[in-house]
Amino acid sequence: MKKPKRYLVTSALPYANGPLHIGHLAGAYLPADIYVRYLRAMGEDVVFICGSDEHGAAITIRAKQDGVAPQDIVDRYNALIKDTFEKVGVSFDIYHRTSSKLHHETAQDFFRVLNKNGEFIKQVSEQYYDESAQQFLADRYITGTCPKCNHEEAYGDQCENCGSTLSPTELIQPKSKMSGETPVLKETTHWYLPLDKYEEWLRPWIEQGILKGETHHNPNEWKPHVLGQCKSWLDGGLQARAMTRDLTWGVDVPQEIEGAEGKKLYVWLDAPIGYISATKQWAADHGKDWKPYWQDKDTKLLHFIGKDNIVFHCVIFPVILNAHGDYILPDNVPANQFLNLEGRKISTSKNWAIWVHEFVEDFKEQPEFIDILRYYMIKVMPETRDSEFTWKGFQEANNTELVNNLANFINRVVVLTNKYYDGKIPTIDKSLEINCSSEEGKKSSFNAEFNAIKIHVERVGAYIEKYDFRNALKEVMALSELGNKLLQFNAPWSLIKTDEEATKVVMNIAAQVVTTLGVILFPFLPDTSKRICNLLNLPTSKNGNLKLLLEKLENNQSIIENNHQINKPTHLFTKLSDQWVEEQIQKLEDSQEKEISYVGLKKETTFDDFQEMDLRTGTIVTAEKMKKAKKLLQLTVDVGFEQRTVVSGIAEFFKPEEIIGQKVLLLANLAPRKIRGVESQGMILMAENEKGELAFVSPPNDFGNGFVVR
Ligand code: B3M
Ligand code: ZN
Repeated sequence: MKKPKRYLVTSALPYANGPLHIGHLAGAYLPADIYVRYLRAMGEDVVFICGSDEHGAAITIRAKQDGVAPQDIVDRYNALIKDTFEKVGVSFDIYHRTSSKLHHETAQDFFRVLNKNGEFIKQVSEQYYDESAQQFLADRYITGTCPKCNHEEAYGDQCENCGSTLSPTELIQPKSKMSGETPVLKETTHWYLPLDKYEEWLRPWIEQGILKGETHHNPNEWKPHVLGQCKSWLDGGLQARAMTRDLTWGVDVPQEIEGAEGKKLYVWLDAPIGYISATKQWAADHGKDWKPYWQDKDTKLLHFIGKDNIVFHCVIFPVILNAHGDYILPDNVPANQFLNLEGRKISTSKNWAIWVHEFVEDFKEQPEFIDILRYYMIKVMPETRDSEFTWKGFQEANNTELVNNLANFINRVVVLTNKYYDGKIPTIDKSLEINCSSEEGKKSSFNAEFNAIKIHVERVGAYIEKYDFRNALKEVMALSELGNKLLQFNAPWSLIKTDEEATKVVMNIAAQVVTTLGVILFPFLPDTSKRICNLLNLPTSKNGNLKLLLEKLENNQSIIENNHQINKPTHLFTKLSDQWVEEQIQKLEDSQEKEISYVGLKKETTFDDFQEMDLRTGTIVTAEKMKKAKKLLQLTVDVGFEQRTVVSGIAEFFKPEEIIGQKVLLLANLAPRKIRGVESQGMILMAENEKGELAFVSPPNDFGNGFVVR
């Protein structure tokens, strides 16, 4: 296939309804960032697009929970998310918003064109309606039991447990998210996109990469799990899907279209068009033309997403783009799977997550932590299967790979170069023999080692181009390992005593490796890349210098020149202790809502037995501590027709003076019992929570005494 003229790379637009967690980062953002930084460093024309998804039930339900307006929610989280991305070095060219005017207009134009082209079918159907909230319930406004896996919290559009796509009418025991009530069916009209109509071109495009007789992509480059999901969609039979909703928050259906009143665009029609409106905004801001990026066949369009968004990016959005007619289709949709955390699924509702903005805040005094996070997340990136983040793994990756392998190597080279040559890269005789870095005892030369560097760099690029970022990073670390072996097998610290010229060759090659690491780390660990270049006293560029590096390697030109003056050593990474790991795990555990274990039910009783108990309303009129009994209070309870003395085990929770006047319920026909010499004439009802704390169960304050409880 021809080399693309330009690239347009998108990352899924996060819903602006909550902060980002590490699963988001590993899924759709970090991989795209590596890819884009690589392209920029290679001098390619690339635009990296993202922004907030500010419509849909995700937003309005959150607003309702917090008791604020949807606009407040999206303003708050758009700002937080944008800031978080910047702080972890995700380098979008633009972070746009779907609430912007430009986006509303762009999405409406799309709708107009599709409508004019006759792509929609307008159809009346019965949909669930919440009578108390006076609202139709589509998508996430409705939950119920999944018909496929029996998961009780499935949404109207999708079951997150088994991944099935659903429609609200398939849910068993549907419930409104707005009121909790059972909805009723009511007629409404919507615009549907008949997905089945497009199968004829969609299937060969997905499965073979062929559209209208032309090759568009190589299906072997698509990840197997992405292709698998697409195929199962196609095989399951595509169905018409409603592209409008009865809602108050979202993009209006263009008002000149008949029946548009009160109708909004389906969020999954509106959101992906957000990639286009963001590109338009970026172009306007930079004096560029947005069209070639979306409409020229020589553009490579890539969507980085998490696996729950595959169908929208591989089926629905391509259908929309193609039905419009002016647009290209994605070349690839390198979706990632899910990242688990410490053996459990990441869960927002249970607060089982590492929130990226909190990580940034916690370690803001140690800026290298951003790159440790990036490093470890790439190492465990869920590229082809679900994977796992553990704090132990984070520590190990830092201690054994970043400290022992990378930082120690670089530090030794910088220290020795300063010590032996006053910080100047030594001039060498390239014909001298040294020991080989790949095999102990084997002989080698400057040129052979230089060639080994080149091979690693080429492999890094090849892996990145295949979206295999884990292996790309492994290659980088293999290059660092090469440097370590070079030092280990040549031992310059003793060689210098017997052969100064050979030592120079070793140290020169080692400096070439360090420089290469500084450049090649740019897409992965941008801050570390910069710090290495600073150590070497080399200029850094905003886009990295990979292209130049490759040219030099290709032409057997030194990557760092003889006599170049480098800087004094500073440490790149330091070890993390076991105690540090324990603290992180503790923080995670403290942050989540504890599962409550409820006391088991007592054995069944009868109505008649219950009727035997005489419960009465009352008021505490006197209370005093009992001598030599820490837990007991002696109370007088007014039950209207008489006063009762009651001994109660509540002294640890209530002070006598606090409970005078307290309304209570009293078991009034309990046989009297002597407690510490005092006859107790009844029992006060208390509730006890999971922590063993007590609360009075009582009628309202203006309720009289002596009345029956039943
Ligand atoms: N906001 C879903 C999500 O955040 C959705 C992605 C839109 S991409 C156009 O998972
Ligand atoms: Zn299910």
